[in-house]
Amino acid sequence: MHLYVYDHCPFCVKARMIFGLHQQPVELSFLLNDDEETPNKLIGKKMLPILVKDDCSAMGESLDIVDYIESRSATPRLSTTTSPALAQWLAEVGTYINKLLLPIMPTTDFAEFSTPSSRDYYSAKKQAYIGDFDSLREQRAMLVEKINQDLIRLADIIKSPHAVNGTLSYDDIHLFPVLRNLTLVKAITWPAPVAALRDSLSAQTAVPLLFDLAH
Ligand SMILES: N[C@@H](CCC(=O)N[C@@H](CS)C(=O)NCC(=O)O)C(=O)O
Repeated sequence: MHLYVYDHCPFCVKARMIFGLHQQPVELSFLLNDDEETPNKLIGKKMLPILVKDDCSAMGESLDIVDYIESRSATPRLSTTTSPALAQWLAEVGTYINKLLLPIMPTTDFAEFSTPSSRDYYSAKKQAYIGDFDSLREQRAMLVEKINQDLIRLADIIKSPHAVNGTLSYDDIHLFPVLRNLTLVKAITWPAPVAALRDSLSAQTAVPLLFDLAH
């Protein structure tokens, strides 16, 4: 099977996680961010992740990919237990986290941004709805302070170093991509329980963290 992703994309990380959890090999391709042709040909829209299955059919939508791989396995890994406290935490953090993270992406050494046109494409598209990146970069210290406070609250929600609810669940699929992208931000202070869960989920899913690219 073949999975098309962007490395910065949290939805793509969800799809990558399920292959790692099942130790199922998958060919990973990082598309340039301005490559519209490949996704359009595969699923009729410019959106990743896309899984091309062994029968050559293509599937979009990260959670459909997670369900597909999970349901084919004789040993499912994900409980459907959900934590209302985590859902609320993700919703609250979701109101501002992109203001911190999106301006960082095109200046990071990701494969999808390896050409000037791919960086320009991303910056134009995202600034059109989130606002001017330079203005958002001026808010960086305030946003880092906010997420640092929220990470302290997250520590109280985490039940085990290996799974947010104690055993692996879809909640881990939703949480890990956020934690992984935050490893791009050097100024984050990681509470020990959050750092332990971040590292364990990276190891269990074989999706590397981004400390090497942090700035
Ligand atoms: N609901 C979709 C959302 C996927 C999504 O928003 N992907 C973004 C990248 S993070 C994308 O491809 N956007 C189009 C673009 O970047 O031009 C899923 O869960 O797979």
